[in-house]
Amino acid sequence: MTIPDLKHDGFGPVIEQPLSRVQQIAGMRLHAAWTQIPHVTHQEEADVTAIDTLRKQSNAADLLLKLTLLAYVARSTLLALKTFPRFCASLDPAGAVLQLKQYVNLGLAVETPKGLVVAVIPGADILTLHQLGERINDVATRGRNGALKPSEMEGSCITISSLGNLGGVGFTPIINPPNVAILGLSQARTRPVWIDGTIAPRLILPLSLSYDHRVIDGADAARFCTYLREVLGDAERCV
Ligand code: CAO
Repeated sequence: MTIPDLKHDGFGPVIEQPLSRVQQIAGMRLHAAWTQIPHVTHQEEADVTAIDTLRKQSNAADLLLKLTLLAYVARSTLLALKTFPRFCASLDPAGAVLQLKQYVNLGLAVETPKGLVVAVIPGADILTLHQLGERINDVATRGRNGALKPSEMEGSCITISSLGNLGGVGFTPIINPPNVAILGLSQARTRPVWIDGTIAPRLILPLSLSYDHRVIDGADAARFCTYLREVLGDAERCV
């Protein structure tokens, strides 16, 4: 059943604002994904205190490249895909065959003046942390300037949707077909954490992994997120 066209005129003035073409296309795809894929969102938290210290040191030493927290999370996610290849797959339209990708193109939700798009970083798994950081900065900047080409928005295997420092403690990102998973990042905040009998200030990053339950079971999602949390908690592992 479609939502009826309920009357809402006659109650007060209304300004009509057409959606951009990008917003309309994204809206249709999001609606199809939300209604046709059985979504589950797994919530996790990672202690990124050590990574953030390392990141600040790296940024102070290299004035040409500013690494954001996102670069480290992207790198950790790409490492996780090596252990959990099912997250780098598509399901055929009949829902009978899993298509395991033998390449890793990372999708990144990017805010542009015309709406949200998914920029794709091809071969992301073979990039170093710094190369990945450069590519993320590049697509973010060109996205903000509306300069991404259509061919740069195709072929993702898994997507990251980062609300970065905008806020939030978790959300339910919608899977970007033909992906079977999307990782959402909310704002990392410093919180008091009980460690070895004392309370310490730690930077805690909320992770929200939505997955297609036809392909991924809750236990797989829990293992994937635990792996991600462990890599993000160990600064040496994700560089
Ligand atoms: N928590 C706290 N701070 C974070 C963070 C997080 N999860 N992620 C990034 N940050 C920090 C960065 O480290 C940076 O801090 P410094 O200035 O100290 O280095 C600051 O936030 C700004 O980062 P940024 O937003 O400029 O860059 P990014 O690499 O984090 O993000 C991109 C790139 C493409 C994700 C961003 O430009 C963008 O478009 N964001 C919006 C995406 C969106 O709307 N998603 C929602 C989709 S669902 O509708």
